[in-house]
Amino acid sequence: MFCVTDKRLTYIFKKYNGSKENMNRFTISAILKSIKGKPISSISLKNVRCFSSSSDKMIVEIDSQSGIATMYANNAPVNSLDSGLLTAAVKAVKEAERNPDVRGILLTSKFDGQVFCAGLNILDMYQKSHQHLVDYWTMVQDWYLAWYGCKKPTVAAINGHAPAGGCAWSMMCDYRIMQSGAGKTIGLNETMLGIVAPFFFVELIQSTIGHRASEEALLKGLLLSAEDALKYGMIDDIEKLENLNSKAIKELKAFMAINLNAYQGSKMLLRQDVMKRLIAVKKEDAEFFANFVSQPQVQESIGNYVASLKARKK
Ligand code: CO8
Repeated sequence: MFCVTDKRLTYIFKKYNGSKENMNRFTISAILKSIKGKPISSISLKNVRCFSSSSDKMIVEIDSQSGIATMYANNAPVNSLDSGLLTAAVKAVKEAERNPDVRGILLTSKFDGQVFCAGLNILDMYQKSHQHLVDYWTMVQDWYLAWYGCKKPTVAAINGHAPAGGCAWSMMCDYRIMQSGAGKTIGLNETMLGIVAPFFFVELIQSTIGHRASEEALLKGLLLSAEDALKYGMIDDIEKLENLNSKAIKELKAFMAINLNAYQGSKMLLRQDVMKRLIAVKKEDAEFFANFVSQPQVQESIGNYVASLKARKK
């Protein structure tokens, strides 16, 4: 609950048709910071970076001047894609599509220099009921469809590790740039967990790095350094952490400069086949996932993997 008593905020809510309910603490603190000490008459939202958020798990910062919405995945400790982050990620991208002030999306992580996204939440696949697995997978499908089919340009600034679903998320974007020289890794490592990546992840990697390279990367479950990922074509560029966002924004602006109808039409031609394929088999695909993951030997592999993650800490 926020107790907003600042008169200048009330003025902004009125003037910009905002409502306190639609603004979270990031929005409010950002606006307060930017107008600190200023009289009402001098307040202009032109230079205010407005924050809005589907939930605190996906922080969205909109720069109304540039038209760029920077989206920070914020699900501590490692941005594992649990139901909360998946839902927030879908909501954020759909809101950005509807928002005429947004012309491009920068996807990055709040855990700068540590983890971009640790992939799907392994615990949602371990010792869960059939219905839980079906529901979880439906959220994964919706997340993929929303991001891969996003009607506005998307660039991923990969500022930390990006295994499995984290790598897939970046490949759903139009362009990827990753933190260099820091030993962070990226790749579809599903086979290392004893599981099989879904067909729409496989298609993502194939369309990003080609069939032959995908065979090696996927079958071996390779986690590549940024430098090696660049050689594979898994990412488009690398950059030091301090310059990562500015370089990503430069690339994003190049996509934003394209006529939106031309952009959307071309993107759909490139991507719609696999999305339509998924939409046609959504239920069967969720059932397949639930049945596959429930197999005792798969549960055992996932259990061992979870234990190995915990053991690394000791
Ligand atoms: N899901 C759930 N919890 C996780 C995950 C995850 N993906 N990754 C890490 N955690 C947990 C750890 O267990 C640990 O928990 P705790 O604090 O309780 O011990 C906590 O997060 C912090 O993890 P670390 O200490 O390992 O954090 P580090 O900063 O040292 O390392 C890494 C970060 C590199 C991201 C590391 O955590 C890691 O390698 N994680 C595993 C990543 C991974 O392999 N993800 C694969 C997920 S599967 C997927 O995305 C696609 C599945 C497709 C299924 C298809 C089936 C048909």
